[in-house]
Amino acid sequence: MNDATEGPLDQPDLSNQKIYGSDLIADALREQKFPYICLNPGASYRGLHDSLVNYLGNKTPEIITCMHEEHAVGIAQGYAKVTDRALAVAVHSNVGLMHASMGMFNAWCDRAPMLVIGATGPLDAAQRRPWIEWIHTTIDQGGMVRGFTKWDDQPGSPEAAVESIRRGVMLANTRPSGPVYVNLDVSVQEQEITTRPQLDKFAHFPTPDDAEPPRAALDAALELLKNAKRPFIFCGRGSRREDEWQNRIALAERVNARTATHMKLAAGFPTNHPAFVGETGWRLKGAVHDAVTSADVVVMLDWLDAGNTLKLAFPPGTPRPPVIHISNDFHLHRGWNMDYGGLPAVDVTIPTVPATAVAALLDGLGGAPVPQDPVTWHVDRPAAQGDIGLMDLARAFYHASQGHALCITSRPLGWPQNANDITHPLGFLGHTGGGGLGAGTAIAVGAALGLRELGSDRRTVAILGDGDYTMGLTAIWNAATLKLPVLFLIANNHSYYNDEDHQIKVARRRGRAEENAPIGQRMEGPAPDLAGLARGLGLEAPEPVTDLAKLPAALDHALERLQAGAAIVLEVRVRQEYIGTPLVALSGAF
Ligand SMILES: Cc1ncc(C[n+]2csc(CCOP(=O)(O)OP(=O)(O)O)c2C)c(N)n1
Ligand SMILES: [Mg+2]
Repeated sequence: MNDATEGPLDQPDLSNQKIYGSDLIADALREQKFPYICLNPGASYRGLHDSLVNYLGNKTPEIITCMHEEHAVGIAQGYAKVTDRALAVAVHSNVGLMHASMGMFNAWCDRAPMLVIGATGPLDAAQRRPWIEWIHTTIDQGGMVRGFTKWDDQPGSPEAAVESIRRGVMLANTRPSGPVYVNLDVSVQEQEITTRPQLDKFAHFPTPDDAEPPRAALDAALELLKNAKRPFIFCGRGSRREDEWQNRIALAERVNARTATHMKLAAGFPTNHPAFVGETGWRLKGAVHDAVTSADVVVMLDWLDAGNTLKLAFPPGTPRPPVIHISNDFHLHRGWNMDYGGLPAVDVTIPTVPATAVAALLDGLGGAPVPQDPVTWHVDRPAAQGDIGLMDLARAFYHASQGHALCITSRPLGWPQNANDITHPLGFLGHTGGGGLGAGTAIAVGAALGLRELGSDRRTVAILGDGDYTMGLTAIWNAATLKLPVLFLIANNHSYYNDEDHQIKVARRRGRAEENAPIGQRMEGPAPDLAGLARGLGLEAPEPVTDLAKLPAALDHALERLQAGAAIVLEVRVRQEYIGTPLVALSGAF
């Protein structure tokens, strides 16, 4: 529905009944066509909750009841990672927002759009119920999340709330995307409406299209690329659209570039393309380092922390090739957190998203790309039996996943680079964004929900550490409530091993006892029963895998169940280590 004055769809005729502020607000959610609203309930928005259920009939949006506000936000983040679109979330006054805030920070760093609706007791003290509504009332609640939201508001009337939701969703979805927060005063929700206000048609508030590149910058970039012999493309952030993906491939083929992707960002280039040199984190090593430093032009497609990447590859004062920087991320750079990274030293800036810039570059270059045949990596199978290392799990998963169209929503910190075939924009969704532990479960649920909305058969796999899994545990319940196919593959080392590894390094540097590194890091005594916890939340969970010999069959079984539609947890006990040889040695030679 494109007209907020049309009233609700598919629900009983309430025309002779009273309506309330929250009914208008519910209409504003429906016109956005949000299929779902993820929430944990609270009295501060009991008015809106009633409108969602009894006025809209719990449809468009339908409520997803979550066990924690952080999960509600995480589901919206996963959904946005797949669909590039905001989903709605509702959180209780202040305490709910406090719980939601880490997830909102993750979404902010991940440039994931979402509309978070919050609530407050009446700002007008004369209307507050004693005690509870005084606790619910916080001056400037949005201030709590303002450093990591694109915008926030606290509208003073139902009509203003409609405008606020329209503005908020438009801002959230406009790239660079991010979360927005709209805080609803109880009095605004609960006031009776005597006359429905006239509103402008919804169609007049579209999300703006991504900007086209400015002519002069585009011409300068084309000039560099036409003369380049060894260009290198850092394939950073982009949409999940297949046409954008194909254009990136065409650009690399057209200019005979080499490419890399970022292990913390969603799929940016097919890993089986001959132009692909490898996945990288912030440290450039091996073939990727060699290909970058021998390039004669560098193109950065909205790369994560482009400034520090360039500085590491070409320290200030050393010779470097011209850099074409394509990003509009600077629109989001704020003072609260430094997630924007270093200031990149560049030669040409194209201040828009890669999608429009790459398409324009292809147009300007003319000529046809030279398609190249996919390459097949050789990954050894893991040794036959015994206890299991993370590298063994990565190898075994690589082999088990062949032939399955998967959407890998996360990988634990120690997961090796280049350990997965990623041949589709939905093949891998990157990292949590802000590094907030506990998000992996909810993001997977949201991703599976997004895939279902898109009508995709691609199946969701979240590869999680036991720390991430246990912190976000109850979010897996939503995979069961929503009947979503998700495989949570847990690399259980009974430890927050990332930090154990840090303690080992600190002890070595300080000449202190390395053997004390596990203190304060282990989940033992008793070790939580990860599979049992999953069963308790309504998921399938086979017995944990402890022997490498049994791992391939366990993975095959889990993937079969996933294909059949199951929500399943497979716990694999792994050694407390991050070491191992790379899975593949990719050739980066020109
Ligand atoms: C909310 C939050 N708390 C603490 C941390 C610090 N931290 C980063 S990784 C990590 C350990 C993760 O453990 P697990 O998921 O089991 O993976 P492992 O390191 O064992 O591979 C911790 C505690 C964090 N990133 N976020
Ligand atoms: Mg662990």
